[in-house]
Amino acid sequence: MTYAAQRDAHVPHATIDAPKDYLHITHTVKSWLLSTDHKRIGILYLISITGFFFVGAVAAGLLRLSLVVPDGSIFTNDTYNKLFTIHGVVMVWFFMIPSIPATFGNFLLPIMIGAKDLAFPKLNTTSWYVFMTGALFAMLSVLFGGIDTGWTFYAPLSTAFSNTYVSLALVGVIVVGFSSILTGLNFIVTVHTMRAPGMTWFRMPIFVWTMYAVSMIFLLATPVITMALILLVMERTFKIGVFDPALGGDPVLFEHLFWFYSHPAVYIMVLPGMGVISEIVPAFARKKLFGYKFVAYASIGLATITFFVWGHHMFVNGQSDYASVTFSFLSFAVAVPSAVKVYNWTATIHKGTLVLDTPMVYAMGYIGLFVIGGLTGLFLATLSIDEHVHDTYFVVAHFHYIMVGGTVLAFLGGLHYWWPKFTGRMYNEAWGRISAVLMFVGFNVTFAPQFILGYLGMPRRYHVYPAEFQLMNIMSSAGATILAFAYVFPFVYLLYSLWFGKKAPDNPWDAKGLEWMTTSPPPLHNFIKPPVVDFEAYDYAARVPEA
Ligand code: HEM
Ligand SMILES: [Cu+2]
Repeated sequence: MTYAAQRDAHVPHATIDAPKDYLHITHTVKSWLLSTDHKRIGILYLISITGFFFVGAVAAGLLRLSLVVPDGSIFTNDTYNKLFTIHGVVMVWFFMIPSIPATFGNFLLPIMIGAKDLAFPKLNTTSWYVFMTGALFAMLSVLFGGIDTGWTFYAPLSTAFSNTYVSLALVGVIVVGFSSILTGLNFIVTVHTMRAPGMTWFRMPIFVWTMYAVSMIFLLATPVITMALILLVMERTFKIGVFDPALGGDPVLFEHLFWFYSHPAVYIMVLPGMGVISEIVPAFARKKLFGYKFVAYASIGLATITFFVWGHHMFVNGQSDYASVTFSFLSFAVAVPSAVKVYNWTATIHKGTLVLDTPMVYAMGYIGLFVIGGLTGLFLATLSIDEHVHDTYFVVAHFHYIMVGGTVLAFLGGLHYWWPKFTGRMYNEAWGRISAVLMFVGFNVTFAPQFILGYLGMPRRYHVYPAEFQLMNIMSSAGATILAFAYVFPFVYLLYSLWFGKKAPDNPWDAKGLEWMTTSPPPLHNFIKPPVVDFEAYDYAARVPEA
């Protein structure tokens, strides 16, 4: 198959003697595993995190299976504890945190700013190896028999009482943190030094802004969790007495350190999703992104405020009332930049010419779920309400709305949007729309009942519950079954498209942005001719309607 035959004949800038694209330049396994091309590394991450997602999803399926009966007879208590821990550990540390930055960020950030690669290509390869090494440790801890502390590793359970493979899993999470730091560093330096002529800060796509904001969080917050978890390992190994009250330590200290990272981590998960949605919405509403500058500032605003709210995880854990009131107030402040984004997407859609292709269906679903997740967060930030629903299924529902709604839907929306660019192939549009709708429906059937369960008092992490909660648990498990299909379906038809899909044109959506001005898939150095940017981001209005 020649290169020329693969592209749309009408594209002006590509020529017959154009270099081969990044997928076809070499084929060996070694050329992939030792690649320093940001695009190939993005694909390596994509494959890895997809694998981890399915590990986490199988655990979720087993959890929902267990919860169909109220007497907890399907698994032992120990097994149930290990299942929710595996699910949480894998989903948070090995899927969600790296998901969008490491895959789309790696692939797209250089292209979107007109660079030929990231600033430190070899460091980028290294960061994938570091990621896989950390994942290996975590997977080994599961193979050896699992861990039962929950993904939060709270002391003193994790330090003094758990006799499972905690240290091994901790090493995995510590190692994986270094990979985040390397990626963050690489992105920041790239945005500062490698923008194409004319690509000013305020011409950068919002996706690049969110990658920049996330990188700041990676660099500033990750070292804190690294230190906290190293202390945990030392405490387990040498009984040094940092967190264990029996040895003079303080378990609340662990919570402070843990959430000082892990609340910002929520925005590591959510900001990239916002970036993806900010690309999709203008493209499929055929309008300039409403209030571009506000959306850019809101990304930086979120990345900043997120550092000052960690105490909302500790309202009932013995911190001072003054601290709680302050953290409550600051948590409400997060609503402002979040709402700015939602208003701006809505305003972009308003009076736009909507094209409801698959990425847009995911984006609409995302906005709906994110709004519900965000509003219920305000309940949790209210001291008196959190007192009631803390550690109940209300929290489980809230964080799945934010994390699955805010990350997974955006991830899948982005995957469909850029799939033609990544692979040079189109997927089946009807299947895409069906799976997006199925996901939205399955998601709500799964998690909406959990708000009610939590409000009625069903605690999280329990698998024995009063019989009156059974109906809603069955609904939730039925929803999870729909959801399972909705996850497997795209996996199948996207893979199918690799061999049987139509060849993708350079710009299948007629979208703006530098990534659509190069070939699908892009050549080794991204552009055949280095681009010069003389247009604003999302200049859809300026487009002359085709005759
Ligand atoms: C496929 C649909 C899913 C189902 C049915 C599901 C189900 C569950 C259940 C039953 C729990 C235990 C709640 C508790 O006892 O506290 C849980 C916890 C959790 N889930 Fe999911 N989940 C799903 C998808 C996801 C995804 C996609 C993510 C992240 C990307 C995620 C992240 C988490 C986290 C972080 C926890 C907390 C684990 C812990 O308490 O240690 N879940 N999930
Ligand atoms: Cu938080």
